[in-house]
Amino acid sequence: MKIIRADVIVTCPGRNFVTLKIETDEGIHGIGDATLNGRELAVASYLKDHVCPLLIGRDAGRIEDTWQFLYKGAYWRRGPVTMSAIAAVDMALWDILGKAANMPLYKLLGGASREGVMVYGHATGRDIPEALDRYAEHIEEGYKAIRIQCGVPNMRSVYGVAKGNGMYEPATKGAVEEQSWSSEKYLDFVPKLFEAVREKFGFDTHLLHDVHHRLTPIEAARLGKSVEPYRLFWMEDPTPAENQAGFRLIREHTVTPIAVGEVFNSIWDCKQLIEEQLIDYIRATLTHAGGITHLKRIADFAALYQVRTGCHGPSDLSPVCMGAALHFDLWVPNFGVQEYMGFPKEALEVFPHAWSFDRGMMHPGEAPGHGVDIDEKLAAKYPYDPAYLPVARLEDGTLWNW
Ligand code: KDG
Ligand code: MG
Repeated sequence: MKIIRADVIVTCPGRNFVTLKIETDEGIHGIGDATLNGRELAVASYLKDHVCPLLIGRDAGRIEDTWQFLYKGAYWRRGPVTMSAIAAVDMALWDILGKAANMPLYKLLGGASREGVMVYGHATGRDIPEALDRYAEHIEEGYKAIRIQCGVPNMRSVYGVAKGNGMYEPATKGAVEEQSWSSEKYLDFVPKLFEAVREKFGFDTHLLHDVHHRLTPIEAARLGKSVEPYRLFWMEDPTPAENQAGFRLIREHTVTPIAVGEVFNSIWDCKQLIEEQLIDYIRATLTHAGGITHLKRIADFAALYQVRTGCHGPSDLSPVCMGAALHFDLWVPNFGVQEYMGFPKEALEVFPHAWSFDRGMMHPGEAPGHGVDIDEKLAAKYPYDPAYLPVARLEDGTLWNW
């Protein structure tokens, strides 16, 4: 089966998404997600200008060889743009293989390791009472795992808290939003949030929290230690992870589990973190970390060290990534949890999908391939709308990690 066409579709049904569509001479097509929030057109161009022409005439079934060809053949290895582009090709080719075999992707991977995929939702509030209300709603909906984020008193803005009553969306149109940050205020406040959750709801739900790269290693160690009584499922991205050895400091001081890796794009970003057992969950995801072929490699390596998966699943990864991730999650033996933030209604219409949600558990469905398609006519009604992620500054104006 030969590839005869490869097109990139950029659309904004509620938010921007980049999709690669690959067509074959047997009339089967597959799609892959290539969305890199705030830098979408860089990946679209990488695909359109540099990758799509190379795909024409290739055997659609040689997925591993195509992955190696695009990775090694570029000479310039890794990086989010390159790896998101490779991921989109990889996802589309697995989709085609599944359709050709008339099998859902999870069966091609080795079959289901569990009945369903536990997902965590986001409870956010401007203050503790509001965050607790949202937490209660998630329990009502059946969620078994819930992430909580909350406004910090006397801080203008904080990561993960919706502005109005709608969904949380960090990207803004036009100018880059400048947020302010104080590690001192955050560190004093956030244990009170977890205390309030456990006091009100007990320990029956898994409690998650995203620090979003804001602390230094020693501050993260202090946070982890101070919140041990609340038994978090994980503390996410406590400090930026470019320096993997920095996590040793956190590990020496706390047993609060650590999740890292949503910005990683290759196994090399987490090699030391995994080998030295400095983390408990690896958050790398299909779209940004080289697709199914590469995430499988990361997960198998992580399994040797009892590190489990916790794939990134924000609304800025498209429903295509969500569908493929659910197949991956259903199969992967060392599964931990899957993030599910939900999508704008328009996005769910543009991307017809086989996956389903039921009381905090998801299933990828039984459609052949990854079970997600794109309605190109509808997609064309939502043109690209540039948006940027915010930056964070300390109260004295120093640019910090967002
Ligand atoms: O584009 C950035 C978002 O994907 C990120 O801020 C979301 O941290 C995030 C999460 O855990 O979902
Ligand atoms: Mg995160």
